[in-house]
Amino acid sequence: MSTLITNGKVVSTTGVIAQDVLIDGETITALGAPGYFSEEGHQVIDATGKYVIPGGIDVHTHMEMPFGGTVASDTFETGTRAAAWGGVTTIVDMAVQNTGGNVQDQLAAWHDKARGKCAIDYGFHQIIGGVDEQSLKDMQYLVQNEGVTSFKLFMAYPGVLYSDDGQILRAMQTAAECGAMIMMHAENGIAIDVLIQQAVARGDTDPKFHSYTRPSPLEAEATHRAIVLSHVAGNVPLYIVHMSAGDALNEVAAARHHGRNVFAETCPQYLWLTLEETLGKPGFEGAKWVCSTPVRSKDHDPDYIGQMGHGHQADLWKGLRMNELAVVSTDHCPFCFKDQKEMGLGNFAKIPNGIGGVEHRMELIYQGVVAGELSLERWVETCSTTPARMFGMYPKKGVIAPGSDADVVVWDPNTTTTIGIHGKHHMNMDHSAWEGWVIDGKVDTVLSRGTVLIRNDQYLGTTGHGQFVRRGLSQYLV
Ligand code: DUC
Ligand code: ZN
Ligand code: ZN
Repeated sequence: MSTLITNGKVVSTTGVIAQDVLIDGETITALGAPGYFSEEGHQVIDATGKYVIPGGIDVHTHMEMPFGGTVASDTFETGTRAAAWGGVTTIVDMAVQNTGGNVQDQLAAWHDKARGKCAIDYGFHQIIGGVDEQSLKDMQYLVQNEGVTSFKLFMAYPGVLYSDDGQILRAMQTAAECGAMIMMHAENGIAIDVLIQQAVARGDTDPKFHSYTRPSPLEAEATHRAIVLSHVAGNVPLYIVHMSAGDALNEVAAARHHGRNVFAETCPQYLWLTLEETLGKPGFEGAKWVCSTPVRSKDHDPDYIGQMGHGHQADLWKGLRMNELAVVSTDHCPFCFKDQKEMGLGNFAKIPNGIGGVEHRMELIYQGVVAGELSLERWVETCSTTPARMFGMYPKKGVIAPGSDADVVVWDPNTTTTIGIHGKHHMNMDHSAWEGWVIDGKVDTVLSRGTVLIRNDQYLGTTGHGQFVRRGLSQYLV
């Protein structure tokens, strides 16, 4: 089967050009001026008035993740189908090794969850929840044999996934030896746990205290510490996940200023949502937005002066423009309100942490283009091309070029949709963190390796189409 996408404007990191795209089977074979290729014999997708972009890549998801006494509500089947609806053609999910668990067995378990279930292609990072002699050996094995080349560590969640500084240093040294990337959940979990205990003892148990007990200096301090440890460990590449705070961003910017391989991602919830409008809602409704790092106050914490003095969101948008933030992911970790978020009724510390968003990232970051915060090119760069390069998938993924996988999204900028559970919402959740948001633009068509998944508001994909992507080392290093 060959496909020709005609009359669209192809967006890449370097420009927006009117070009037709020819696809043979699973691969892009050629780009040409509009009308250059004959339409005969091809399935033709007319993209007049629309953008043609490389499929979105979300490098931070948690499908079916056991967390906080429950399990994230999207399976690989439901979550990757929702991702396809949102113009995402590859996810990199977090396989989990719990403290005391065997890394290779737990990676195998993650393969078992995903194999034959996914609508789109998928890779894995490996969470190392227990740094010991065996897991350090396993890290090397995964890089050399399994196509898993990045490892997430936690400075938060003591007693669950937490690593102390010595463990972090050892894992970083191992990663430096084998060329792997360390991804860091950078929050000072020991201090946060004290603040949580004090808040609960005072009777401050509403959802908003989740954010108040995780103040931004504790994200900035952990970010700084991770950067120092990565330096001492031989300049291992370091990628800070789900950055939410201007003061943490300052630490990354300073390291990058010194030419270090230090990177960061943020997520739509930190760019668009505020504590006041979400966790601060009356009653228990704010539980919908409990995630870590937390959604923060509109203004900086009172004792902190930000980069521009305009609050965390302005800092994060600026960081995205300046490439201090290289990637936007979602940290998709959905929980239903009923029975799951409700576990924290009367005690915010028991609310499972996570927001579902894999379906909405492309459209939410496009709103930054509409608002003049980002260019079209930067939208594609932060949501597709850099994720592919950062995590060793380029140029198979992340670019519309001859030889690349035909993962392509046709984006219609001339229409408006409203996010909500009634209608445009396919994640396995009984609520939406983005309920009622009016979105300019819309996914029109989605192809994954040449197969049409979304067209005319219909899902045409199949369970099991998605293949495991064996990743190489990062291609983004200075
Ligand atoms: N943060 C979340 O919000 N959920 C899962 C894990 C994490 O670090
Ligand atoms: Zn995390
Ligand atoms: Zn996460």
